[in-house]
Amino acid sequence: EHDFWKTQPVLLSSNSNQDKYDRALKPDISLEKVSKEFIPISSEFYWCTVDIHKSSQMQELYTLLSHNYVEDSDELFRFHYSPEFLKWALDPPGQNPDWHIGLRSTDGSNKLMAFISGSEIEMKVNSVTKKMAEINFLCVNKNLRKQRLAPILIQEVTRRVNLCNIFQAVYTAGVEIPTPISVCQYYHRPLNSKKLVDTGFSHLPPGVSLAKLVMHYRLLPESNSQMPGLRLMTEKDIPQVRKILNKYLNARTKMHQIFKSDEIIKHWLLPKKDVIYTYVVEDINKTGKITDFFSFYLLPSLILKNDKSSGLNTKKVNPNNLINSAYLFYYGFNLEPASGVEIKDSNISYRDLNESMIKERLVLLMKNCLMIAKKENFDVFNCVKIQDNELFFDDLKFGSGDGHLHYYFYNWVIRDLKNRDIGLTML
Ligand code: YNC
Ligand code: MG
Repeated sequence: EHDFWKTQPVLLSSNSNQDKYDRALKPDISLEKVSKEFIPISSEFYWCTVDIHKSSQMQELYTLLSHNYVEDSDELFRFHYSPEFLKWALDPPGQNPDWHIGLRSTDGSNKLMAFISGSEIEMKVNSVTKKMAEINFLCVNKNLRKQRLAPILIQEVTRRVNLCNIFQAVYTAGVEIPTPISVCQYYHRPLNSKKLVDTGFSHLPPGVSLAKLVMHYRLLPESNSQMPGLRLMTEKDIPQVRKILNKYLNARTKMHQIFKSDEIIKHWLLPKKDVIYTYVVEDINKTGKITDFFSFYLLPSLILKNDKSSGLNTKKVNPNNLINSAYLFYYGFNLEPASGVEIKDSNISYRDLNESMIKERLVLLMKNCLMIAKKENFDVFNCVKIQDNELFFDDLKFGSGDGHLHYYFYNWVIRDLKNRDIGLTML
């Protein structure tokens, strides 16, 4: 069992009690000792770097993922990342192009058969700050599964990350492998019940009519729930959003990215049509002061029962075969102005504040978020149970889903984290 993972610097079970936590399992390697050669690969394939700035190569990556990437356990839906989304996800400031790794076929077609990517991320985990690689988009063509290609891709990305003097990584997966630091359930909030029922994403509960379901999930913009000053984030909001986000994550979670520069915030949060939507709340009494923000990204799911009519093999995918899902990305808020609480000691953490005040603010903020997602024509709003998310689930009619997201570190041992301590959202 786990012939690959048992050779890697990860714990093999979560009850393997350690005498020491917050440490590496394997010491760093000096640059001379990191192999300069590609990991050996069967003669059917050769290594390549996918140049995401070339639209033909981006198209190849998009095609690989749209046919072969993650599906739900019932095989009804498959994630459908757009080329614009992939460009955003794979090209943050400072991105190393060598970390976009592909395998191509030597059969003469040069077809892209597999992929894995990494980006550098500055993480804070408990009290340790560390540069890590964030690994994502591992994918092997369906016809090549169970041939142990995944371990080869993982070893090649590890080698290229080690060449940059980085020896830890963070990643998430729907599947359980050795060994998660936290397992977080997916939650869904229907916005377009008719489409969700029609496509089999949701089911009518026994004895409930569609009309009744639509009624149940309707979002009325009551006068007291629309936040004054809510608007799309603009370039000039970047420094304030960065401050709110870093402060929020540090106070409320135990593992999160540190957003070191305005450039990074600009990349991840400045709105991009059909990719990332970020809204801020500007205090109407103090012009320019931002008190809250939230963001979500568009990640459609392809409906597979319509695979033949989906248009996957033609130029344009039929929009009727996509569920437009919004996924919660980052949010943050500054409680002072909203609640009228004065915080004299700047060291006081949000944790010391009344939990019910946080809940009240977050429910209001997320209600506004749902109203905007609805207005933008999304079919469903999704998130995982991390950060403070569980505080708004009941009030805003989120329901738990089938899926779970597992969080992992490579070569870093920590005590298991509670769901609410997770402050990292991966795409
Ligand atoms: C997975 N998702 O357990 P053992 S998430 C890691 N992450 O090894 P084969 C995985 N390992 O148990 P297949 C994994 N899925 O024998 C499987 N494995 O020790 C392990 N799906 O390899 C598995 N994308 O090639 C087993 O399996 C070994 O042909 C079996 O390929 C797997 O991006 C896969 O879900 C996932 O495309 C490529 O099923 C394929 O089945 C596929 O025989 C659909 O592999 C798409 C999909 C995964 C999304 C993601 C995060 C990946 C993290 C990888 C680990 C990174 C480690 C850190 C590296 C840098 C370190 C530094 C410094
Ligand atoms: Mg394989």
